[in-house]
Amino acid sequence: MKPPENITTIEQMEADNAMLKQNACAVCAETYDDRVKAQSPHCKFGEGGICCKNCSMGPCRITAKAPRGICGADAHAIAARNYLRSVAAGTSSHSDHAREILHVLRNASPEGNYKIRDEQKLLSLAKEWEVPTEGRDIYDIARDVADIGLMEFGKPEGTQRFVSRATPERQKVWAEQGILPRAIDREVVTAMHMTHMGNTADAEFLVRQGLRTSIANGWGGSMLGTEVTDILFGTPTVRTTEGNLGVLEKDMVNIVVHGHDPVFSEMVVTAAEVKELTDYAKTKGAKGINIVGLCCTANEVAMRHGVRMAGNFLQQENAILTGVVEMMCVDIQCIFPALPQLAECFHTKFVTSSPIARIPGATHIEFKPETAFQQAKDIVKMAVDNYQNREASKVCIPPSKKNAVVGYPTEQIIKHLDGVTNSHVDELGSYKPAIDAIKAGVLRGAVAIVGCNNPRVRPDYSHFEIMKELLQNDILIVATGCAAQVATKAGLLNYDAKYYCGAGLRRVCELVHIPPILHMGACVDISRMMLLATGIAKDWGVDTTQIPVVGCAPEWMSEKAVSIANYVVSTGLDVYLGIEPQVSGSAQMMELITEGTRKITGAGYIINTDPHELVKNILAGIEAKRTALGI
Ligand code: SF4
Ligand code: MSK
Repeated sequence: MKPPENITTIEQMEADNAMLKQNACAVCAETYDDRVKAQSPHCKFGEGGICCKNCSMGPCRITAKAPRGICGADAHAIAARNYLRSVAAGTSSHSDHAREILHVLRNASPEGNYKIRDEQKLLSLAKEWEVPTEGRDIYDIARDVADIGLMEFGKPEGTQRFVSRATPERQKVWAEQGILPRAIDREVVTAMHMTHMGNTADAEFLVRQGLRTSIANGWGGSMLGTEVTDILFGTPTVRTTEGNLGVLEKDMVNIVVHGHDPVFSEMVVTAAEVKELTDYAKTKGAKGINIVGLCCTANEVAMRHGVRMAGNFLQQENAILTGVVEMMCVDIQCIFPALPQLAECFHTKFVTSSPIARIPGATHIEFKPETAFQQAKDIVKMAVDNYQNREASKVCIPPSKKNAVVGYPTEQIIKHLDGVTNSHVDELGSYKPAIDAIKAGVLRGAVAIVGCNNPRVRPDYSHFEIMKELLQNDILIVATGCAAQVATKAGLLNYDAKYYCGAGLRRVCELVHIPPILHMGACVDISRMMLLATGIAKDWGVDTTQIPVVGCAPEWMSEKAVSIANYVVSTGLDVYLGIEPQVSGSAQMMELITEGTRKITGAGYIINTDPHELVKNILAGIEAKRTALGI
């Protein structure tokens, strides 16, 4: 059987990269692979997590001859402190993103730039938080909800409100283990305090605080970010789009939105549809304005508008190397500081918009909610004006693009999976049909594939191989972030991908009309995955740690990913990693993250840098869960 046309190969994806590398060489531009070579071999102390610079007596590096830093901290303390600091940074990133969006919700108004698009979700959150709704204006309710949400960051007592959404068993584990998160900022500050020179040197307690801080992210900041984004911009629904660099157009003004915060990208997308601006583009000789997304912003705007996706993390330079990008405008997180310099080799304008992400060489336009629409129109006009500066000799657009089906938040998944049989349908929908399919062995389980791509390994290869092999083994996949983008580029985010599926999974996909990889959104939306696993566990009548569902980050790279991995483990789900965390210089830390956390949360990491071996590990883990459940 020949693969359907929509499915590509890793070799084709790599051929596109090679073509663009030639374009880079032609303009003497440096790209990440040049810098990988310049940075290789990597520092062994950094790789092992055993370099400390937490005070100016150091930096101290641990060796056989010098097993302790000047203060006496050993490899375990140093690696654990560095690890906890990564969790704190990752938690801060997702949570600060959420806080910004909460401020936008607080100031939303019918006359303003930001309105409420999902009233139902707002009302349901208001009910959950006991905000009066009867006879009240929806914007007054929004303000009260936003105020409560903002208090989650700094309330003087109590724990995170969303913790009550977890299974009762999970809540008990968190309470008994002392890892129920208090205010989000409190957990981050405690993590930073614990890791200050002269405080905690016992690795186990640093790991415990890592779990607690991460729950403040997954069941706090990230969950708030996702909820409020849905309220403001609409809960995503299933729609079709396209992905990969072939979505850039030769004869249109191309604008790439890159980053994470939809407060910015939503407005740019809206501005690009204004007739006055599309007409203006035509006066400049272009056929129109083509907005495309990159990284997690791509996921956000694809799920809500069907905006096409140019690619994932390691494609950010490639987009500029096509020579047809009039503007790349960015907000926060995962943006290469190399981009302004690269943009200078072409006509591309590089615009930053957030005070959180200032980059030398960029044009900075500080985006403000009060003036957002006018600013977005100005930005789009600037891109249109730049169209005439495009140099035909530098244009090189790889033809590759694939159809993709996106937009499966938890609500959509439950709706679709409930279609397996109608016998258990209740008002809210139920996971029982999906559970029945798992119990019967038609589906063996589910894997959440998340995270970045990373030049430490062959980029995208691990994702691609793991996804294909899991599908063959009747494992349903949910994906977010740059992992979802790999599936898009490969053509796997599509009904055609059933070509790779085992008989059981193929039958389910055909029956309920879903692709075998369900696109759940951006990396902040891994909170949706926690609610999905929780919904399955509750309908099953067990805890999350018992269900045959796991997480997998084959090529993770960011500190956000470290925080995410911790909150997934805290939720009781094993996490399979294809990149080793930077703690290998401490045997105790390696034991703590793979086995030690199991005694606390019932889950841990399984690390294997060989994707085929990692798949074997995942399948064994899922089968062990099934056996324990007696299925
Ligand atoms: Fe060295 Fe201790 Fe200072 Fe770290 S905190 S740099 S190990 S003296
Ligand atoms: S953008 S954190 S590279 S998934 Fe969310 Fe992609 Fe990883 Fe950034």
